[in-house]
Amino acid sequence: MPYRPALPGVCERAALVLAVDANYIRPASALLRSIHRFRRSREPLKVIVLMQPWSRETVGQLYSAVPSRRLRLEVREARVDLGGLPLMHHLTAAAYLRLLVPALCPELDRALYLDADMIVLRDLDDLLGCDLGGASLAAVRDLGHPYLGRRLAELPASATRIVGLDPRREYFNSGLLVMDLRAWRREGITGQCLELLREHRASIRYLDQDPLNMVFAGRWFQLDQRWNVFPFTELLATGTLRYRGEQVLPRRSLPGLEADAFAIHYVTVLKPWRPGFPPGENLRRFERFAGDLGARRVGNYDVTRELRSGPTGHPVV
Ligand SMILES: [Mn+2]
Repeated sequence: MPYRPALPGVCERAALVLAVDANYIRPASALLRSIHRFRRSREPLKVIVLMQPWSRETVGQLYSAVPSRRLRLEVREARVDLGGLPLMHHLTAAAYLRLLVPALCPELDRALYLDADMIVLRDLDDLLGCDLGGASLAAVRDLGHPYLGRRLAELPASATRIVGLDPRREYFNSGLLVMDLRAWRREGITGQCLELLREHRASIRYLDQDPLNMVFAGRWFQLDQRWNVFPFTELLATGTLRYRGEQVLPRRSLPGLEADAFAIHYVTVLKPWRPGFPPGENLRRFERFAGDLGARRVGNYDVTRELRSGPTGHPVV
């Protein structure tokens, strides 16, 4: 789907938002370097990194790894209690933080949320300021799981009013989200998602992604598929990922999609910063930005100034 022209003025109260825990500092650093590499504008891009649990050392690592010229980085403690919400193998509590962006970034009207297990290969400005066509969320169809399905469509909704969902509705991947935060706050989106999680913890498979797809079923803006491309070439051969998107995009078109990707999303348990990720172009793409991060010493940055610049102790939902 082609982009609509960027909305004038929308970028003033907009920022890129990431969410990390201590295990994601190296991939998040690689992601930020890739964003910096493809940034055209001389204006610094505002980047908020939500961190939980807080660690002074990992904050220092992040600042020392990221070029400051075109990125205005702020690491912000996500002081929220995520206890009681279900967790699942390789997904950590940080996965929930995207649901809390409206509360954790109260000064923003719009957020471009990116998972820390991505690499960006194109300037993000068009996406940050794109017209959502009246929707309050934009995302990319998930080719590993392209439909809502009966499992989610048929969940009873006693606490929320989400009923009568069509299982054939398009399902998106939540690794890249353009969020209209004013609409999210107005509609109480975060609260609806957390309610669904608490009510259906046994049936929810993809923590934040399932409830988001239920809440936004039939009313999210579908972005160009190239903005959230999985490394199919490597992962399909490992059996960690299945392709179910044949009706959306024929499997033979996947190499072309990967070659033209605007962003690569390293889904599944196999990650390019850990041993065992299959060699290939998508591993090289990651290493191009992560290359020397493992060996880099933590710099002597005075992070105390940045530490408390964000809101702390904020009420959440
Ligand atoms: Mn991810």
